[in-house]
Amino acid sequence: MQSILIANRGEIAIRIIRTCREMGIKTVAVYSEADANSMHVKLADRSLCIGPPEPSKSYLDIPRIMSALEVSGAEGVHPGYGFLSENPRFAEIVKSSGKVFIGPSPETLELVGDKVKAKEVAKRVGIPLVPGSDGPVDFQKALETARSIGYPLVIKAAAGGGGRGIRVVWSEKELREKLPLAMQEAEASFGDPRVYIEKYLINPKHIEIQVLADKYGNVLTLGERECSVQRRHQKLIEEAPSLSLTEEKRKEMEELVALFCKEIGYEGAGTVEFLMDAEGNFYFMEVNGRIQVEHPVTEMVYGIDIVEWQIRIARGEKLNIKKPQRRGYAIECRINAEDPNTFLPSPGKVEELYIPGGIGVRVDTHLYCGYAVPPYYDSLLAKLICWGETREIAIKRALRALEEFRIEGTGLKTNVEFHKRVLSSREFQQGKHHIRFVEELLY
Ligand code: MV4
Repeated sequence: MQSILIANRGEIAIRIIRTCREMGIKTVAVYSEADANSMHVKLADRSLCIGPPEPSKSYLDIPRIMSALEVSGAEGVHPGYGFLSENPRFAEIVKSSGKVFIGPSPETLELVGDKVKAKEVAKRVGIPLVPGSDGPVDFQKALETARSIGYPLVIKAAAGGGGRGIRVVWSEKELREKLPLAMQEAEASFGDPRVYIEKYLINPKHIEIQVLADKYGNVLTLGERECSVQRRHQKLIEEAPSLSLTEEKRKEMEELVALFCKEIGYEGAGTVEFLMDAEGNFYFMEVNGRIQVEHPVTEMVYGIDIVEWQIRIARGEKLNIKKPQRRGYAIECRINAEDPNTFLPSPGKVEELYIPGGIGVRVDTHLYCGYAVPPYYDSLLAKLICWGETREIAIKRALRALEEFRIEGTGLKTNVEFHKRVLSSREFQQGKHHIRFVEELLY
């Protein structure tokens, strides 16, 4: 592969360009009219405008991306995260046009995109599941399952994921009301009315295992990330390793994830998501078939370039490395353009910028002084990732780096102060936080 088109924008497009450069691979950026002045456009070897600002007419528009791919002559496509990254139709179209999709096969994306099918595979290989319906439910089956597992429970859309299409139900009365609504909503949002139910876990932790797998059945797991600091399914802080896992539990989860990947012939980078209760029981949630926003924390503790391995796997190389030694602790803070009180997006022009640095500090960002943050896309401005020999050192270093960070501009607000508050809190420092921590911290 001599040239790769990056079907994305922002910090992840730059992240991919950097690895391509180091590998001697030329890059092609695509951009919307709102992104003409974006950093990824300036950094790529070549850039092509693909349409208007709205994602549906640019970064999500398959024909426009395919035209750019044809025109550019690039041999591969890296989809980044979000946008088309887990779209099996896009992966199939790229493949049938004779190009390389840097990610799992269309069949795998189809399978893991179906939460019911993914759960079936998890069950087959012995991964613990939350008690619930085996497969999709109709009204009758839902009531039966609910009577055997009890309340509270959650209704989830088979085609949902990442928190989309999930409802908590506390009583049979509520189930009778909400089930038809959930099915209608699933049909309207995903074109698939199938829903399933699970016992609702109270205040769990979100733990995910990173995996790399090649075309030849070699699977390498790279430990976990804990992503419990989130608000409305938007992760805000991620770290590796998690204080909540013993080496023994980590090994058990990694072995199960490797079995899952081998069972379905998984290829590329991926993440298997779990919830963990206060007793340390873990339960399968879903699989993400893409590079994730929070991948740098794994890179920092394992000393490995995950994007490099995505590309090497896609071009047919063997994953012939032994598992790297994990070292120390890494914490990522997502710096968003949002109002600190309302959490609403707050884009604007960057007029003053100072990016922290120094030992153990990595910042992945597309910001530069004078850049106008467009209002059309997610509000991620920068990822601050700090490493330390111990978790305490990583936290202190992150607080030091947050103190250095300066992002100022008219209309531009950030959540830098929010991060200082979380990192200074006793719950976070003791690792006692769970997925409802932010709500409890703020209210
Ligand atoms: C759950 C749950 C509690 N019990 N399933 C939301 C995202 C999706 N990946 C799974 N999600 C949840 N599933 C059961 N049986 C609570 C959540 C959940 C959640 C999970 C991870 C991180 C943040 C969350 C926020 C709200 C709900």
